[in-house]
Amino acid sequence: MSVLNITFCCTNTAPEPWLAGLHTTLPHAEVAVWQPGAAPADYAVVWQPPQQFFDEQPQLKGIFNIGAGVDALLKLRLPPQVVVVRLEDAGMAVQMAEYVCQAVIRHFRDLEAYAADIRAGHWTYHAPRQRSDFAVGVMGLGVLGARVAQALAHFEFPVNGWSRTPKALAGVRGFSGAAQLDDFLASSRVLVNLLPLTPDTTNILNRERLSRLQPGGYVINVARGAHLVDDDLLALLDNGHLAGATLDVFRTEPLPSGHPFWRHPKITLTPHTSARTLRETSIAQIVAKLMALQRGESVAGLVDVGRGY
Ligand code: NDP
Ligand code: OXD
Repeated sequence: MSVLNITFCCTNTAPEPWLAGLHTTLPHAEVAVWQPGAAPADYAVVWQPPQQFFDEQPQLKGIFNIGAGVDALLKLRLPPQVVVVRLEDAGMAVQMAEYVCQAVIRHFRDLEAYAADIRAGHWTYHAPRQRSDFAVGVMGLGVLGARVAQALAHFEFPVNGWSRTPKALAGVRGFSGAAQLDDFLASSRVLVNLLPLTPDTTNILNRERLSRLQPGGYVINVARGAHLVDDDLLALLDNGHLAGATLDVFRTEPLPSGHPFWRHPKITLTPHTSARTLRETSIAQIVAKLMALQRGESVAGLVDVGRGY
């Protein structure tokens, strides 16, 4: 049997620990960092590779994306026969649940204001908010969104969920499809975005849609920066319809210095860190799926290239 060849082409990722992990888990495979002109490989492990990579590797059988979102990958021309596999959870769902719950709770419990009071030496109380007035709407009820919605329900927030196809999740009021988007938004005060970035979802968080949130709305974007129209968010924060936003993802990353988000008093920023790729868990998932594909078995987490996620 010929030796399995794996090529690694991941932008902004130190290759050595990934290669070491792949070598340990697949000792009989050849694993190497891709260089222009490299020999043809069977499988690729990628994150934001250049088009040249696929132009030079048209024979690939499978591509493993070391993230959950495949928007950057699907902008490229891929070999037509190739199977695209993304990370499913791989330790990201619990991270996303803790990040979103902390953002919702920090806002709901006024923790930012308490921290400012304490810094100023004031022992003050803010009136408690009504949980029943804080319906949280989760856009996208996939691997991450479903986990987030259920974690929020655990804290007894009313939770709405919106997906392309109908979903039944305990403790979550389900909405689906374009026809139910307005009702979903009007039923929500806090909006959490966990959609994939596709032609249908680009710019989905625009002025018209965000205006449908209940007054005093709050936006948590943890999916992709291009879901959100930055100026529309700023206008709704400045006219008071929205009370604030927590943003982890941006149209350009790192967020350019001078962007108004940096210093906006109602915006909390983090540098695309809400759910990090965990190397060991990811390698274990990739290798298990690669072996299943080699045996001719089906695997979960296949990307539907036409659908965009
Ligand atoms: P999934 O593919 O598992 O879930 C996507 C969900 O979005 C599904 O419920 C799907 O509906 C829904 N959806 C897709 N298109 C539409 C549409 N047009 N209208 C309504 N609903 C739609 O993705 P994951 O949960 O694994 O990941 C979601 C995103 O999170 C990733 O694409 C990535 O961009 C982002 N992400 C961000 C990270 C960060 O650190 N900030 C880390 C990891 C991921 P249906 O169920 O009907 O198919
Ligand atoms: C991902 C991400 O898609 O890190 O996994 O954003």
